[in-house]
Amino acid sequence: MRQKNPEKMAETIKVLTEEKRLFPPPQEFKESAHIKGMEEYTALYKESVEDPEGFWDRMAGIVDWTKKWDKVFECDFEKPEIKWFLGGRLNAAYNCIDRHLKGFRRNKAALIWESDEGEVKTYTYQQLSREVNRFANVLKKKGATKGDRITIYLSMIPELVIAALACARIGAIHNVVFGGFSSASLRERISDCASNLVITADEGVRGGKSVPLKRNTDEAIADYPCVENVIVVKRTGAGVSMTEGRDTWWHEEISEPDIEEISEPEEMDSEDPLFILYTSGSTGKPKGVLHTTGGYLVYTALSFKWIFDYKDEDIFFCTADIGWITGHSYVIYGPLACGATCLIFEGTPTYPEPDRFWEIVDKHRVNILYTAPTAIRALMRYGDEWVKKHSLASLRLLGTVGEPINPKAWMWYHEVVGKGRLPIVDTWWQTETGGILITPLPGATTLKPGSAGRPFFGVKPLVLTKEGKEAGSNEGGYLVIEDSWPGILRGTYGDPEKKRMKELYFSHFPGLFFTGDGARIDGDGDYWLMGRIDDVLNVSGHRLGTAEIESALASHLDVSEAAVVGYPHEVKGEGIYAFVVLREGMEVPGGFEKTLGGQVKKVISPIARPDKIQFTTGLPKTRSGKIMRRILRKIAGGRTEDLGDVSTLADPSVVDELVKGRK
Ligand code: 7RM
Repeated sequence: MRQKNPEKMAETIKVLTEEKRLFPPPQEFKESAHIKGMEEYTALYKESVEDPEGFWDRMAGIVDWTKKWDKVFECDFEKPEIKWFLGGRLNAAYNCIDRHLKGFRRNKAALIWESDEGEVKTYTYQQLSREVNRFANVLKKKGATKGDRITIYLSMIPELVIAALACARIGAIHNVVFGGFSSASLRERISDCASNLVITADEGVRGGKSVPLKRNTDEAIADYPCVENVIVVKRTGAGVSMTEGRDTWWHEEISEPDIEEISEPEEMDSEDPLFILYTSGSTGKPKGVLHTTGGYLVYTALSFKWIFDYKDEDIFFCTADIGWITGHSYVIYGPLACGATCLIFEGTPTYPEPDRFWEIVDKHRVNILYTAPTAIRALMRYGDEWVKKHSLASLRLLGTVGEPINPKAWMWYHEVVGKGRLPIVDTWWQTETGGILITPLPGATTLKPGSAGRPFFGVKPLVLTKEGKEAGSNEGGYLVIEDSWPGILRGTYGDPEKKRMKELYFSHFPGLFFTGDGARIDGDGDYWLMGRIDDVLNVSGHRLGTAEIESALASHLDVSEAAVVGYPHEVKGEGIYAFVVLREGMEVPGGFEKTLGGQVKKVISPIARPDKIQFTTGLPKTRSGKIMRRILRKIAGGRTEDLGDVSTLADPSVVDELVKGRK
């Protein structure tokens, strides 16, 4: 595996250490916070790791169970075997909706949706309950039952939340595919989990442009007859072709006479699967990360409540698309399990103007804003005026997720958006972790721009050197997690023996969960995340495997080989740089960069399109044929003066060609 890259870590340390100011929690925030200060955090953290059984036994009451668990956990990372709240029974959708109908939350907004064009639609818990129940009945009528995989390919519309919760209600496993993915990516994700029902829309809308979701779906399943039903939301009214006997309209399905009948939520075992979400790794195809019901729900609910210091009167705005884990955990499950009001936004931060987020914050009086560093950097470039046009007085907490935030962007977020008075929670986590693992707590942590603070309760991270020893203070190394926490993945789809799971996450340092990230812990015990140390790119907060992009490029007949690396990009965090070798003796045809860009867009998604493509006659390889990505990364990043030792290359002369041809 092309895995370990200490040089990349050393480079990142330099960037992260420039801002020295400290930001203690504001007094009034502290006083009213769920976790009021460092003493409380430290004491509770100590308890959580010294007596995890007692701690989680107490915390699991944050959700409602129809049968209490017999045992808190049974976990062994060596095997790996991970089980939480064994014997407990519950339903996630019941917890996100029904249980709130008993009290005052009944008439509270659960979802506030703002469309790309600025139209607003609100669903109270009562209204959401009706929609989810109706759609659960539709799914049942289609023959869907517990354990079935149901694919949801939608953009950010309320039906996405409704469909996911309807799946959870009947015990089906949802497989949400980001609406920006191509038909080929969709097909791969449908067939990998053998899904026979797909929910999509005629079109998606983002930033004034439409996305042909139904057409992509048709293409994806054209040669995959296992899909028996496609349910189509009418979003734009664009003409789409409907296949008789397979495709039906959402609005017609939910208007059938018997659809209003109350269907009881399926009682699930704590370890029954809740959803699959495909994510990229350093090798091969994306894998379907599997999360189960009890532990995931407890973890997302508790982390949501304490990290965002959520109070019933707050409006929470997470800008992430539900197609990614952030949307699953902190748009749907965490917030709704807590009875929160969640704002969901269909569009982009810059449409129609680069003040769209700020306009939304003022219009809906948003209190908590959770977004990605790439969005902050992009908006920062348009200048402060766009922010200053709006009051933003309702905001009381800011958050970031998805990639390291550079201190400059942190300071801008803090000063310009937060007027210097709001805490920022820089939350570190992964698809595999289910919820946030390392984070400040807004009423407790003294913030350092660029640091993600300390571990959340029950989480025991370690930073290890190559040799597996604990790294010294500020030394930097591999971030691993020592014991289980309730939100951790339970496997990857199609791997019941957990062989792949073991290889991917538990083999680098046996008995420990390997995150794939580099980190260092400073003298105060604060964590500084340094980005991926494997061949996974983080482009605008989107996780992409270099291997996938390479394979998309190489799928073009004229390409014999391709190597993809990341390079520092001012807005995207990481840009995509592709080195491409064409068929022997072939001249580079005019416009070929565009052709290849289009190829990647078609095979994966527009977000995977390389920013730069350099054609070359060869790649730097060792004698055993391994591509030396270290050299390619340096060339792509413009650090050509210091390429290190190239003597082990089979043909060192390619390096000159690569340096000369640099884009
Ligand atoms: C939530 C999410 C996971 C990867 C992870 C990191 C990077 C995420 C932060 C971060 C530095 C952060 N899931 N990452 N959050 N790096 N600071 N606060 O993004 O599975 O899509 O990506 O994202 O490299 O391994 S993800």
